[in-house]
Amino acid sequence: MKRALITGITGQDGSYLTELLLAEGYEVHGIVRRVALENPDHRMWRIRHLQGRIKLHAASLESYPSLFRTIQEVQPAECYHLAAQSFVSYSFEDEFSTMNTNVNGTHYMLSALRAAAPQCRFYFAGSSEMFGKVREVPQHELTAFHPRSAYGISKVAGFDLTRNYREAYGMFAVSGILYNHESPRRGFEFVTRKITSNVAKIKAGLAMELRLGNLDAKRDWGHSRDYVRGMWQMLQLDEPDDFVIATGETHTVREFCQLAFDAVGLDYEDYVVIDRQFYRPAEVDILLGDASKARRQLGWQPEVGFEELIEDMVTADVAQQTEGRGLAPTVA
Ligand code: NDP
Ligand code: GDR
Repeated sequence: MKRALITGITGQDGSYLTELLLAEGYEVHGIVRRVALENPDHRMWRIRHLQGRIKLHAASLESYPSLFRTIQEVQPAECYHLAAQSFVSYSFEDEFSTMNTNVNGTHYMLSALRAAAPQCRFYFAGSSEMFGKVREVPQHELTAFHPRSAYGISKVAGFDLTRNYREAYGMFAVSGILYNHESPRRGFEFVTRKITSNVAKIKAGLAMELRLGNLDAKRDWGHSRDYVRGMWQMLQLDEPDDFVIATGETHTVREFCQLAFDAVGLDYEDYVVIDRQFYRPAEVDILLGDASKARRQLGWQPEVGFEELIEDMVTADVAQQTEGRGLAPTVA
């Protein structure tokens, strides 16, 4: 039985990846913060249904010894490093903690693996935010990076660290350059879930408006379940390599709103209010990925399209609302 270790197992991608690896017959281990173990109802909602089938280890991205101990104990064959401060907006408010967590956390993981489990295959969660102020459209594996936030910069550093461990120490260490991917498990602060959760509240008569920032920003949005499959496929290759994972379709935030409100028979223009506080100091305007290398070499392609993704998210949020389970408060 293959053994996998996931950091960020409590996050959106961590939960879907765990399901995939369990279905593939893996023994799955996850690194979680001690606060998550102490407050499982609040922090482990995405993996609650998997408890009993996975092994969790308390460790912190800020602590090299805790990561080293866990890796030494687990001796994973594959390691998926997904944990990060992943909210781009927040990285403008606290650049330092974003850099510390994302850059040092990745460096600690690579160094600890090199010391305690050098044969382990390593996946780094790179991002389309690395392209930032894009040099070309669409972007591919050779497009130059120009990050526009501390988050984007931290991901470029993680990408470079990963490549350097591959080249300098011969480790099987790869990066996925993943474009936005969403699901009913998306955090409420990201624009897609903010929209679908508020659509459900408005439909239920519990909210009157939805305040958003830049409606003209364009993103290449896919479904998380499709994207974690790409991560896994990258670690099954004979030779390590980096891949863009994207749908190849880009849509505005406005289009997302329109379809999400349409899904419950409402007109977004009656509810959406533009609020400057949700604009970013530097924006990434048009992200569109070219995943032809992944299609060719991994056989990867997305199964869920834009409209189906929105329908899936709205349906789940409306169901949650009508079943009386409520939704988390809306955050920026
Ligand atoms: P989430 O925000 O849903 O999950 C982030 C995870 O990281 C959570 O499990 C969180 O734990 C953990 N984490 C955050 N800070 C720390 C820390 N200091 N120590 C330990 N764990 C920590 O992200 P996603 O699942 O959406 O994304 C997974 C990865 O992929 C991230 O690295 C993200 O940057 C990257 N990415 C995501 C994309 C997307 O569209 N979703 C696109 C491209 C890249 P806790 O639950 O305790 O907070
Ligand atoms: P992003 O996702 O920054 O692309 O990062 P987010 O959903 O936060 O923003 C997408 C776009 O929507 C615009 N926007 C708003 N965003 C938020 N959060 N709230 C609003 O009210 C709002 N109004 C408009 C933003 O300006 C932006 O252009 C995600 C994360 O998952 C990262 O971790 C990942 O690396 C990238 O996707 C790829």
